[in-house]
Amino acid sequence: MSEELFKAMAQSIIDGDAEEAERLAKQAIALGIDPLEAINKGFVQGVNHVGNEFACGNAYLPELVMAGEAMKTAVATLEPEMARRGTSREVLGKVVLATVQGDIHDIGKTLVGTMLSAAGFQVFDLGVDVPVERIVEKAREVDADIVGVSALLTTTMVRQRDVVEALDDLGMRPRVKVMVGGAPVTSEWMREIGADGYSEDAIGAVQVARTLVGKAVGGAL
Ligand code: HCB
Repeated sequence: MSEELFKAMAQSIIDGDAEEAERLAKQAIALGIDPLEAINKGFVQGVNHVGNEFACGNAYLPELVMAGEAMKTAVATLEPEMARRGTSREVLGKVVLATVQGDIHDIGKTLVGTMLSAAGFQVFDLGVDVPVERIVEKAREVDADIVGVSALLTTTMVRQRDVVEALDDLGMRPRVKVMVGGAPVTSEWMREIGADGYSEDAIGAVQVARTLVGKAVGGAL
């Protein structure tokens, strides 16, 4: 019975069907299934499948976005039940995420946030066009492990350097790690500005984030 439900959960993520994912999450709660088990044995299997297909070039961006959204819906539906039961997933770390000031591209940054949340990070997504001061302030407020900064324009990627420098100036590094990304960003740029991690996609960002908090695992997510 549960096995069938777990399979359907994985399939709802593969189909990018947020409504179905929500329905199945509610069904699991009604049946008294441990929400954590539903996430790990059901929904995560689906998101792992889509992530691997994307990495192999067999799935495309819209499928990844839809899977991410469906996953987000499922986790959001199950989270109150987890809190009620007093069970919570191991939080791998806290990530403050933002697209830098002057830049309004948010698709990739949001996708990174969704995947990080799905993997067990607590994500504080500040949105787009975020000033350096606000990013640093939030990192301090929540005692962040990682600051993830996205920039899609060659004119705004320089702000990533400003974030690294601001954290340095305040003595918050090396405890707070900086992960950079965005279309014009490269690992060379990461090294040049003294950031700690770079990923060209959301699946890779999860691996990088895990490594930065000392919780790396083999395989996607
Ligand atoms: Co925009 N735009 N755009 N744009 N835009 C780009 C980025 C260009 C490369 C297009 C081009 O010319 N070839 C170009 C930048 C050129 C440059 O500077 N080198 C460009 C330009 C010029 C502009 C405007 C200036 C156009 C204008 O108004 N004249 C303007 C700038 C507005 C501004 O920000 N101030 C603009 C506007 C727009 C929109 C609003 C129409 C729209 C954004 C909608 C939105 O985000 N809500 C848009 C879009 C969609 C793009 C393209 C086509 C796609 C970006 C995208 O969403 N990619 C983009 C061309 C391109 O990049 N191929 C084009 C898909 C996501 C999933 O990939 O790279 O963002 P991603 O994120 C990845 C990855 O980088 C990594 O993981 C993500 C997930 O896989 N990652 C991180 C990202 N952030 C990370 C952070 C981490 O810590 C770790 C990993």
